[in-house]
Amino acid sequence: MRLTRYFLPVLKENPAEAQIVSHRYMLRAGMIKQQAAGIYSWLPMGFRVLKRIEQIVHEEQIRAGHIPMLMPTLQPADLWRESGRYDDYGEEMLRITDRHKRDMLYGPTNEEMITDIFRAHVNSYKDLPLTLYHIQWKFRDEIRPRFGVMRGREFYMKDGYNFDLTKEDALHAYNRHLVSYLRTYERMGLQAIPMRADSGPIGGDDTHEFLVLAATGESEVFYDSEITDLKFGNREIDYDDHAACRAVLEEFTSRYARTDETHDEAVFNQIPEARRRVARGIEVGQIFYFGTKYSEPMGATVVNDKGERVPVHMGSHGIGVSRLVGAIIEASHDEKGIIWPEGVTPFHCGIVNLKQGDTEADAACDAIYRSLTALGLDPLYDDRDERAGAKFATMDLIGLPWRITVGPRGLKNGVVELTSRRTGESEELPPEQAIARIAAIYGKAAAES
Ligand code: P5A
Repeated sequence: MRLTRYFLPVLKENPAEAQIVSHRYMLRAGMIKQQAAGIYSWLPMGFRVLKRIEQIVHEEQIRAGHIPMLMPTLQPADLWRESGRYDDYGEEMLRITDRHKRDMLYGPTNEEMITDIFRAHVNSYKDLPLTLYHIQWKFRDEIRPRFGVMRGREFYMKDGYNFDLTKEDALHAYNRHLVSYLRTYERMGLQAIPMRADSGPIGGDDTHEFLVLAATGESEVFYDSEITDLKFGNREIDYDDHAACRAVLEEFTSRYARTDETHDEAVFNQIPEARRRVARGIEVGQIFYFGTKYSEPMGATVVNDKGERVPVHMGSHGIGVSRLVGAIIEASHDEKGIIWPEGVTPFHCGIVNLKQGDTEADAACDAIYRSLTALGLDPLYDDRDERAGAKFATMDLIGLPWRITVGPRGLKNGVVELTSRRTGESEELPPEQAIARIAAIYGKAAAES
């Protein structure tokens, strides 16, 4: 993409309404625009990041054997009357009446609707296990929407639902989700720690929240510092292997890590003092096992191998896709702007032309742009007629992990400059080598020779 043809409404000033760094940078980098309290348009730059996060979530869900689908945002109230949650959910539910005076709502979550789909089409234990998920907009009329996309009213969530014959199978689905979530967050450059939490309006006794440690996080958390040494890494896991998934759950949940809702000071104090941590975190996901809470009242049953009709065991599992955009920025930025991890960056690399209009510099930038594009990469070429300082400031603010700087002086010596946004380190090298380096970073070609 050439910047002169793009839509990147960068703000020079710090927006007064933004209290935390991610909100400030998302507004300044032209990623979002507020349309009403807690409701945002995703401008092209923000939309790109949202889609990259969504793509990683899809890939990891599919890898775990979960099946994508799509349910609507609007739901009939009657489904929620069946589960008993229509009255319980309270003011956070946005209730709507259609022209026929039917009660509708903008879905805050989809346990009822998926249970309705299941009961309409599944009859036998032979069709289990089954996990369906979608990534769809949700609405919760939060009393205090704040921090930009972190606590929105309209927000984008991946929500998955497992259906199993037995509690044991449903707990395997829970463990499988935990493993897939660890992989998902690590691919986004995040450490998200599973912590024992409270189940709130979703229900059930087994639940973990995934928290990214950040001073601006809304949740207070208590944990054993040893937990931060754990990495999932690129281990291969067989998602059908119950013991292997359980082992990962045990590894990642055996140390003390709880949100304030479940914190137990007496148990916490048994950890050696030097390892006790009290901090804040951003909740980027939550998994639940709630047994037959929805299947029983809504009649979601299957016939088991003895011919008996039994309610299925269920759980639900959420990832805050739009919140993650903010969470990643909270975890990865400096005083100049965002620093995108390679896994989610909106463009793979920036190209800065120091002397727009100079025949050689223009030609070199065009050639680099074409080569990167031919490799399947998305560069952002700053081809504006602007001072170098302004171009660098924009690149630093929008946070692309790599920048290739091209100027007449370097070209005379046959080199361009390759700069890492994270370390600030620059290296002069011939354009082909800079391209090969970027390609290798993104796994697009054989490593540089
Ligand atoms: C699990 C999936 C559920 O709703 N039902 C379906 C279960 N869980 S949850 O914890 O309430 O939400 C899942 C994740 O969504 C994000 N989230 C939000 N993001 C932005 N703004 C909000 N107002 C908001 N509320 C929830 C969180 O990341 C949460 O973990």
